[in-house]
Amino acid sequence: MKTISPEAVRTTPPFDHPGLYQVGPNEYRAVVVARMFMYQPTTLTVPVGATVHFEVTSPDVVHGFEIPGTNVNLMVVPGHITEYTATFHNKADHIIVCNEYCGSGHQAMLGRLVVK
Ligand SMILES: [Cu+2]
Repeated sequence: MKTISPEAVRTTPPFDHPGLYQVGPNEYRAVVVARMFMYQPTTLTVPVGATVHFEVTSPDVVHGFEIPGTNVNLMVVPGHITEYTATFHNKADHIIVCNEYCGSGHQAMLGRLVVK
């Protein structure tokens, strides 16, 4: 399992530049920081059929990274890099939800995955 110092998330590649990066034909790397109370980036947009390699970490507390209607359901633990690969075969506008209670803004912690 890959580790990262929570204090260093902001300054350590790749998490110093959260975002979606194309790594092959319809293949992407999604570098995501889950923090109180948002995901960075907020929205990920990929073409139909895209394979996405998620890399997610947290600088503060435990968060969830769940995309209802897909196989993506990750626990994001400070100090660890959670990795998961998924392929999105259908056009959809998915929400990304935090399913680990993380504090007062937990209910508002939402992201979006657009497959178009
Ligand atoms: Cu949360």
